[in-house]
Amino acid sequence: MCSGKFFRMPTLAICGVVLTIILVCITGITLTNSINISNIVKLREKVASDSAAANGGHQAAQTRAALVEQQYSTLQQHQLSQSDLNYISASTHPKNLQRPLQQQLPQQQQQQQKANKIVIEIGLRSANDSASGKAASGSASGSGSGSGSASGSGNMPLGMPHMLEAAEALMEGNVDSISLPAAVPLVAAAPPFEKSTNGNGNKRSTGNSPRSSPTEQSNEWRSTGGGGVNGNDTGNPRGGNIVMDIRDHNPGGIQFERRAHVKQMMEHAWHNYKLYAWGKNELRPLSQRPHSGSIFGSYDLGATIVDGLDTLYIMGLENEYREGRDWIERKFSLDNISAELSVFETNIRFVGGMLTLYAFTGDPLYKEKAQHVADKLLPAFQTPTGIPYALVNTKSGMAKNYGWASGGSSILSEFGTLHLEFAYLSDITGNPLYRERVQTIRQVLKEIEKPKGLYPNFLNPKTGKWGQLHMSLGALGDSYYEYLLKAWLQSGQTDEEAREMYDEAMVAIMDKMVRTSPNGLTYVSDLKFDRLEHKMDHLACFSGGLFALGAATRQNEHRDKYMEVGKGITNTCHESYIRAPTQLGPEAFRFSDAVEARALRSQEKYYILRPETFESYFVLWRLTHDQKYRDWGWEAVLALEKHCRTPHGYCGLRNVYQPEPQKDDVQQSFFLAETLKYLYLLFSDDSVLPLDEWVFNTEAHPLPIKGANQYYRQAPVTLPVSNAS
Ligand code: DMJ
Repeated sequence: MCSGKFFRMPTLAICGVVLTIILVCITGITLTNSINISNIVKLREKVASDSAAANGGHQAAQTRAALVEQQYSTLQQHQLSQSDLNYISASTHPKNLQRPLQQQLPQQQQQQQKANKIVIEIGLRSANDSASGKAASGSASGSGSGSGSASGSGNMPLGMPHMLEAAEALMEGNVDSISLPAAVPLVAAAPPFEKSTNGNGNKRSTGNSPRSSPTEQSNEWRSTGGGGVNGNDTGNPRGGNIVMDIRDHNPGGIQFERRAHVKQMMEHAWHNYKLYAWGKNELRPLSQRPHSGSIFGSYDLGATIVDGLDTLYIMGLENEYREGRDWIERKFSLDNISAELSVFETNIRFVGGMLTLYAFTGDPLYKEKAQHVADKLLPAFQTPTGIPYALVNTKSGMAKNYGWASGGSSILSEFGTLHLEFAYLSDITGNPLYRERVQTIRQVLKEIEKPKGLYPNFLNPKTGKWGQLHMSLGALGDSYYEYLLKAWLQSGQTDEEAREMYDEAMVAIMDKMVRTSPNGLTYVSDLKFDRLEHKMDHLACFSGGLFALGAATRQNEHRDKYMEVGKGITNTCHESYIRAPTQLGPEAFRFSDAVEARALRSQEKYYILRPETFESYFVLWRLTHDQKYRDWGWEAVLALEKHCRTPHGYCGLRNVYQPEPQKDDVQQSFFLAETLKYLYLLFSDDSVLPLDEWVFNTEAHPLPIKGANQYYRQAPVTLPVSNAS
């Protein structure tokens, strides 16, 4: 570029500009890195001083400080030695969520070099355009089955990520070339979802790679390099690595165009929330004002911020992430308000969200906030059995159950969905109190007699007796079963008690509740006393992924059958979507001689942006690499865009069976936390949040797996100091 006859004064000036750009980039990277490192240093100092205060002895403090030093040195060394940043550019994933791919193929190396050159050229164009007041833009085009484009508005800070995305697409072989027009108008990229001829956008067929037959492959898939993100074996207490069987060892590849589209949906959802409902709980896109559902106690708790922030982080939306982080630091507090909070919802969204952010970043702010919220929930556990009430007042500590819940009962899916968060909170704070609380719940459920081996949805916290004998993998039951399996996964597969309880429950559910329709659709019925109600909630669609995840992580006589059931349930949920004209699934669907996978009652026909079906697509995709799951996810993206998108955010639908359905005017916080996250991950490769290092809480907040993930950030144990105990 700077040689030959063009090596004259103007060219020298251009080279100067390029050098300046490179210097600016390096400075930015160094700054980001130092922010990262300073967080870790601050965290280290904080943990050390907390320990010192708790022990009151200089020597003890020194010992603890040394321990803490040791604990964090691996992480710090890693960050210093590799200059490995959380964000290397806004177009990539934060590095600490991503396991490095094992090796690059020669073809990929060539493409990498080509992309590097293009990035430099982009910088040059960008600088020229800035100097001449033009917008910089890049576009990528492919031949054959895939095409991609990326255009950015503004000069380097805005245009660069998009151009880097285009370069990244080239690197991955999704596109053949990137063209760099001299000037492009300042417009946002049009949604590219109708561009590809096959809707794939991926020239290289990443989802259909040849696979070895099940008999040819190992039954165990061991995490790379001993389980650590960077190959640092952090020491699985079980003495081995996390076992996760997948059908092949292909990292899955990225579907750039689809993934970029989901990211753009997230930007749309977030920016409109920011515009019309910032700091409130949710957005009403049609009326362009805030929505405060009673599950948040009618206070302004920024539910969408806390719930959606890890998704922004995963997607590399750094500016938006920082806005959210600032809001949490300056505004988020449950002190001095008298909100009546749902223990379950507050735990899965707020505690879960903060814990994930802490695992991702090591920023002590999130640990403090997670503990702050959990402490406000603790009074709900003051019952004769230790089974918590459903609602708690943040000021008075008064707790109670819902009036409608079977004679004052607590609800299985609520008190049974606290374990992951409370156990992890104990480990990062060094305060065993939280784990003790959920362990008490576990013991009650372990020891109580289970009718037909099943868990009814209602349990009285005063008497310890079951309420109505209704069982469900949908509403009121669902995530209890999820947390049994995931508590075992989270513990590095050491919490055998949880796995046994899960396995026993699944045997009973298979026997008493899983059924096949006359036309071969697998579904999970509700059971009311002895009567099967052949209905499945949308909420129960998560169980396709659950059955598959359970099967992939343990070899036993049920394994193949459970994997088939997982696939079957996921297929049924997909059927419930494609049998509706909107291509979006109803809240509940039924099976009878007359109908299959279809809602019958008017109050079952709505869709509120729920994630469970996509969650199962994501898990099944990771475990099978069957391209159909990605295609089903993409169908859903198109349907969401067609029916749920509005100029000011996304709404649910009142009736999925109407071709032009009415919208419900609520952008649920779980749409950002779960729906868009699972869709984004569906189109990412397996190295992003690998399933043997991260386990998703029921609100899709990923938590690290102990012993397998170096971002577990365990703190030394201290005496219980919770002021809310
Ligand atoms: C989410 O808040 C969680 O997934 C919960 O477990 C059930 N329902 C919603 C989303 O549908």
